[in-house]
Amino acid sequence: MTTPESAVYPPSEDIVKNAHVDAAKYDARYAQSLEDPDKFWAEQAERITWIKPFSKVKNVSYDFGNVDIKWFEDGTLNVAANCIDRHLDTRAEQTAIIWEPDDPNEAAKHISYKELHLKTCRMANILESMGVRKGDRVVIYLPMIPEAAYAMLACARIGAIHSIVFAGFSPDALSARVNGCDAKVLITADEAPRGGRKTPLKSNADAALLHCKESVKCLVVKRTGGQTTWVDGRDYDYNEMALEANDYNKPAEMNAEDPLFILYTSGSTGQPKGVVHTTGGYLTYAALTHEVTFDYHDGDIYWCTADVGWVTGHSYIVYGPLANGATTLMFEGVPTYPDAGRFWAVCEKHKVNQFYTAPTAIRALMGQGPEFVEKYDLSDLKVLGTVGEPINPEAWNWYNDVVGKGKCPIVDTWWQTETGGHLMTPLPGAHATKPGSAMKPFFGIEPVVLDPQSGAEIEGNDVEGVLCIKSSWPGQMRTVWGDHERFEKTYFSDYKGYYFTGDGCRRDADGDYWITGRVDDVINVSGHRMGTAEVESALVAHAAVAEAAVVGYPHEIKGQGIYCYVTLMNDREPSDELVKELRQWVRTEIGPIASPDVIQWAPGLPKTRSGKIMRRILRKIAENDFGSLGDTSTLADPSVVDDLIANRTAKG
Ligand code: 6R9
Repeated sequence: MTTPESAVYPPSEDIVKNAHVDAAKYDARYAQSLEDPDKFWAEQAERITWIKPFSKVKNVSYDFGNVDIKWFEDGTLNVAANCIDRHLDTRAEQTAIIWEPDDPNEAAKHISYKELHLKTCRMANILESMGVRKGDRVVIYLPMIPEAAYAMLACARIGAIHSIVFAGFSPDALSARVNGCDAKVLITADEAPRGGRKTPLKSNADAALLHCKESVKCLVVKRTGGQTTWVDGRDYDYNEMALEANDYNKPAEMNAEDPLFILYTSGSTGQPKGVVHTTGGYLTYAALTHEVTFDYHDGDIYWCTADVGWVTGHSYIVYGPLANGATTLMFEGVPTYPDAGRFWAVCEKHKVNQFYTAPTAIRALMGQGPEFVEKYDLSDLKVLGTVGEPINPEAWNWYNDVVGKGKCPIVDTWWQTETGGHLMTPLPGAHATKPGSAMKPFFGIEPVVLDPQSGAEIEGNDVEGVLCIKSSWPGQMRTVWGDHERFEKTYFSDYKGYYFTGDGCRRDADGDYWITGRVDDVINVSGHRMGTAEVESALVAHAAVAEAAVVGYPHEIKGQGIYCYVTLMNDREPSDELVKELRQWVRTEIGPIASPDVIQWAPGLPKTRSGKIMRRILRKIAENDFGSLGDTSTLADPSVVDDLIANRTAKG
């Protein structure tokens, strides 16, 4: 196998000189982190303020049947106190959160650490007055407004476990998550403004709560003042209560291994699973990676464009930056509203130094032309980041040349909801970058490339296989909420003794890593993970659908699009109306992010004689790649393939 020719971009001397970590420091610390992980992580954990110090650094078993991951297990701390209170002596007046609203004509807000403390304490007291106690679950379904951060930190303060549901999810998806963790309270807002439109969050919440226990209470934040239905006794008015709430709330003493949050994410089978992260290890890892990966220095203005509904928003808008006493920007809107220059307008307006976004946004903006970037003064930018999916070299080069003017290192950060923080990324002052490569493991991370069949480690360079991680790191997920067996089965059963990432990967001739995409039935649509099984089960829940198979296919902007093969019930006829109806159906069942791009009618699906759908073939057809269908001899009825090819929908 040969490595494709690739340009290499070393960091400028200026960047290297000022960086927290240069090449020599990276090499030394990386080596130390593997040689003596206990010593390395004990030192790193000093960045956290512990109530009671830990005596044991790590206690980990990856043995299938007995997977158990603990870090700093006898230490105690409070995450909110680490993100707020401990900064008050030196940073009370410093801006913690810059909030930029959807509408550029509405004023931005600058929330100081002092104000963050006040608002978080009040929210914590409100939650307590609603009966929330340590260990209880709170679901957060909010727009990108400061109250989302207050809510997260308020939960952390009282020891409640939050589960954020992205505001783009449907009522059905929301009720499943409220019920999945048996939440006591759902926090929402009247409406979520985005791109000049408004999502009726409270009515979605009302619809969801019809399918939840009657005891679930709803705390409603006023964002637009839009009209909402009010259920007395169930609904609580946040803005009213905040006027009365006490200004101080004592942070609860939490164990390092107490859960901090649950975050649902898609896998290759079944419904989304609740990934559980705990306090001490997660915060240590989020804070360290935030500082080192973005080379964050005191006084910098840092902006991650993700939504707090995804893990990137958890670790790199809220927990990591605030634990570091940073100024973090929170943006309510979308990249293309009011026009394709919005990101750059916001960078200029707030003098952003580190900017972190997703390849899908870069591709969408790239298509609009460089004029939208060139209008703005981006001279404060120092580091650019990407996350969520592999970045194609064309998008990388545009980001580098047009946005970064060739002066800002690009950190292509590979990680997952499960990993809590970055596992592989170049560091700005330490590594040359290559367009599309996640380059190097972070401190303490031991990536291995395995042969997918034998599971044996493939040594050396210029090799490809499945990506696993040897040994643990503090930010690793601990379990699947309510289903530890599923946790073990998903991540520790295929390749014994390793954490299996679900991604494929290549280690090039220089030993640098390239993520090649998922090797399971997870697709990545605009950087959002989607299980094909979830879309299939939504489709077959429709009365007209007998059977459905869903695969990903290459999509110019989204990275991957959703391609659905649908077999109708005998008494139903295909029609354009039915395509529209099914598309709307999936949006209602899951949310707009799961909206099918292509629906192809399939009188039959290619199956083995044992009835297993051969997705490999469906993927090839969706990709318009008919020449390499491979062996179809094991099919029960090979003629279905000819039909699918003949009728492949001319889209995508
Ligand atoms: C943080 C996040 C995780 C999956 C992951 C991989 C893909 C994320 C990537 C990347 C290539 C990168 N992914 N970052 N692929 N290069 N820099 O995105 O978490 O939503 O759980 O998705 O996303 O396939 O396995 P999550």
